This record gives sequence, C-alpha cells and structure tokens, in this order.
Amino acid sequence: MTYSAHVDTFTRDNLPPAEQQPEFLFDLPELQFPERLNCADPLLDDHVAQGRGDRVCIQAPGLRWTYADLQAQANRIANVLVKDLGVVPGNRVLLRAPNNPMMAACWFAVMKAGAVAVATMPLLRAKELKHVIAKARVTHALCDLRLAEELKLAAAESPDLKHIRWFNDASADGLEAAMAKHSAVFRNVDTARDDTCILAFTSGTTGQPKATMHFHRDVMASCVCWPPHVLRPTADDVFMGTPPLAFTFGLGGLLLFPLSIGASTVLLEQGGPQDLVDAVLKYKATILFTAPTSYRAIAAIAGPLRGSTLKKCVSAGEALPAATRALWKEATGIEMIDGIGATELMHIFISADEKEARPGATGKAVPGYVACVMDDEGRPAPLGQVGKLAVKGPTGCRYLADERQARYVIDGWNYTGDAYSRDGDGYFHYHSRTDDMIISAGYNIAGPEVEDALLRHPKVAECGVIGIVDAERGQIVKAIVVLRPGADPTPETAKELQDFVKQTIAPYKYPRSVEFAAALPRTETGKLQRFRLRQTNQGENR
Ligand code: 3UK
Repeated sequence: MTYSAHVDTFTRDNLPPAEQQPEFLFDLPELQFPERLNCADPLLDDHVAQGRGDRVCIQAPGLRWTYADLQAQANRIANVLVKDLGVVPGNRVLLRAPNNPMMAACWFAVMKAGAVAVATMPLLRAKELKHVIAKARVTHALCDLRLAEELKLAAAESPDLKHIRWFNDASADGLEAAMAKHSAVFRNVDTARDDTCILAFTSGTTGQPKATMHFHRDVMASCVCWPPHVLRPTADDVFMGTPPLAFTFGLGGLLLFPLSIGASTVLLEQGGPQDLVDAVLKYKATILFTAPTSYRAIAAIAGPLRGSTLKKCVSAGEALPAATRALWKEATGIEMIDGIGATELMHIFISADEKEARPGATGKAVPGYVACVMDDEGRPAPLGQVGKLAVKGPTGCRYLADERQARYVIDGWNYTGDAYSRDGDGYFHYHSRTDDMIISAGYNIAGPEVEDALLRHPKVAECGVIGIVDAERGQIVKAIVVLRPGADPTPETAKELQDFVKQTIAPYKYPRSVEFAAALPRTETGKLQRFRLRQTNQGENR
C-alpha cells in the first residue's frame, strides 16, 4: 500500500483502472516532487516561513491581503472545517462564490485540511449542483451568502451534504463568526503527492459533466510547466482576469500561478469589458487572463490600456481567431499569448509566448508535455495533415468513475477532442473540435476558419459557424452573425459578408446560409455552444 493521508478513501477508490490511465511524464527536473506534498505549503505557507509574509497577495475592491493575511484566514477556516464541522482528510468540500478573497481562503483551507475542493461555477442551478454533489459525494460546503439560493434547493435533496457554512455573511452563524473563535494557526495535513485535492467538473457542453481528479502534485506541475517557460512572470507582476476560480483556467491563472512565485492577484466579481479596463488601471495589473470573445469586446474600449502597466495578455478556453489577435494588437500594441488547456490536463499544454506567437497557430508543446497529431488509426499523421490532437505530460485525464475515460485516454495518450495539424516548425494549428468538422459536398470545412474570415469584416461583432443538414451536399455551412451597432441585418449585408468570405478564404467554404442574431449562446467560460446553435438551426434548408 502506498502512503495516503486520506481517511475517507472515496477519491482513491474511484480512480480510473490503471490500464485506462494516461502515461505521465516527469522528465523536467522541476517535476521531481517529494512523496509527501501538500500544495498549500509551497503556494502559501512557505512564503510566510521564508520572510515574504508582508508581500501583497490578494487585492479586491476595498481589500488588500498580504501572504500572512491569507494564511491566517485560511488557517482559521481550516480550523472551522476540522474542529466545528468534522472534516477528515479526503472529504469533498463544495466551494461556491464569485471570484473573491474569501473563495481563495476557503480553497486553501480545504487543501490544508487534506480535503478535496469541489469548486462550482457561480451560475449553476440547483439541478446541476445536485448532480455535482451526488457525483462527488460532497459532505460539506462553503458558499458565498449571495449564492445561497440554488445551493439550499440542491442541499434539500442531497442527503450526503450535511454541513454548510455561508461566508461574506455578517450573521452570528456565518463562517466569519466561526472563524473568529478559532486560532490563526493550523498544521497542514501531511498529504501524499498523489492524494486527490481537487475535483474539477468539465463544462459539459454535451451529456452529464464529468469530474476530473487532480492530485497535489498535479497542482504544482501546472505551476512549473507553462508559467515559467511561456508566461515568465516575476514576483512583481499583478495578475488579473475573468475566468471563474471554479474553472481550472481561472484557478491557475488567478490564484495558483501568482502565488507559486510570490506575486499578487486581483480578484474581481465583475468581469465585463469596462470593469476590466478600469481595474487594470486602478490596480496596475500587468498580466491579464480572459477568453477570445472578451478580448474582442474589450478591444473596442481599450484605448486607455495602451501605454498602461499591462504587459501580457493570455487567451484560452477557445480558439483565438487571427482576426482577434490582430484587433487586440492594433488596440493596445500587445501581442497575445494563446494557449490551449483542458480541465482534464489542468492547464495549458500547447502555447507560444508573445515573441514566438504565430497568427493562426496555438503554439508548440509546453516544456514537460509532448503533443502529437494522430490519424484515424492512432498513428502520427504526416506534417500538415489534420488529425486528432493527443498529448502526454505530468498531468492527464482521470475521470471519477466514468466510462468516458476510455474515450479520452487511448494507449496512454490524452485525446482532447480537437482537430489539429502540425507544421514543420513544431507549431500546432487548431482547426475545430473533432465533432464540429463540417463536411459539405465532400469537403472538410472547419467552422473556426470561416468565423475568422467573417470576424475580419468591419460589420461583424461576433459569429458562429456550423454545418446544417442539406439534401444535396450532406451539410452546408451556416453562419450566425451578431452585427456591430449601426449595421443592418438585411439580405444585402448577408450577401456582402458571403462575398467577403469568398475573397478571404477558398470560396467553397463560404456560408451558404447567413442568419443574424442579437447574441450567441455561450458557456460561463466563454465557449460558443455550437450544439445549441445546431439545435436551433436543425431542420432548416433540408
Ligand atoms: C478548447 C481551445 C483552441 C479545446 C482550459 C486553459 O478551456 C479549458 O478547459 P475546458 O475543459 O475545455 C478544453 C477545450 O477547450 N480550447 C481551450 N483553449 C483553446 N481551443 N485554442 C485554445 N487556446 O477544444 C479544448 O479541448 O473547458 C483552458 C486552461 C485550463 C482550462 N481548463
């Protein structure tokens, strides 16, 4: 038996069978982790122990916590969890809040107690929360009082969930009142590097969301691969952005990565374009994390960011259209850092820094990872050929008790579900999700390429391109377009956009059908929900 600190062995008992696990690579010297590892030590307590307790750690409207402050808060919450609520190592603790300092403190408290954090997206409704609670066998929850309603509804039907504490709550039975009764000292549970510490749910654009399991060592692996090799931040950087801490893109970019180097982070509950521009100036942010559509929306009002403290802009979650990269550079002078990550792999595994960025390519395999484009037989595809993206590295897919594991991991490789090609210089080029490739009259057409062409037209604010059933061609390309203010949704505009695409890319790819819409369906993580576009558009043009 290998060592584990977990008394509650639920996560270990529900790991995928050994033969279905991905191969893990630990070639880099910085990936040699000790057998006992609690990620709260290197990310938080070590900074205080080594004399950096006075450095600014988290800022938010009206608040500034040093590393020592965050440690004291997290320790008090850990004491509440263990002494008041009976949390034992291995228990699953649900966390629910907008991005704010208490959410971060709760996350660290769960790590310190050797428990497993199950962070949930703020917009989830009772029905979805109920699934999360049941799937992860959640026993405890810490939740921002403002998000209580849906959790209360879910809890009423969730027998496993026995203890809830509300925070940002001034009442006598709120978490803050309980914290005040406890010491600011807590001895971190001596977890194993391969004890699970987070269960991250996939956004679940199709089917039931899957729970991915990550160990303490995975959290630290994500901090030593992409950040130091591609982002290259320093301890004086100020991180900021929009992705929720419940999304591993946000957890890494807005909490783990800044803390791993003793830098500071700004947590914002509101992430609209104007909120972000104002916050960059107010807090003198230097690094921004958000999704491609958000960069497009901010670009329109980004004037004040030119010449500001902002230096590095990271885009992930969805393919970055070359048109958006160009727009952002025009507006701010900054070349974006694109990176593809996945909940299954924790964070970014293919990327390029601002100097190596190539418009239209995501980048190269991040040090620590290897990536390959596979043909339909699972053999490496020739250069330039579109195939399935497969990756291996220090992190990888472990779905909790889910038969879909066998589809994500094949022969030790993680198959992300993306159609990619690789060029002779080692750059990976995104085409589409494998399921989203449009096949029209025998041609393979990637929707994102058509979207990129449309986004170059001055009248287009946003667009989504899908294949719809067509009797003659199998499928035809259809564009759903959100126009910029002032442009008219007329047949003439549709024709103008079609002609524009024909002049920009191979004419057979142009959208034979164009529809105008006021908005596009998106997930909380900024992803276009193509399946919803397909649902509403199916049956037309048959
Ligand atoms: C797509 C991209 C092209 C791609 C994520 C950074 O998005 C994240 O995780 P999810 O599990 O989705 C994974 C899928 O999203 N995707 C993400 N980034 C890009 N496609 N270019 C990109 N730059 O289909 C991938 O398979 O929600 C992103 C860090 C952590 C994450 N969890």
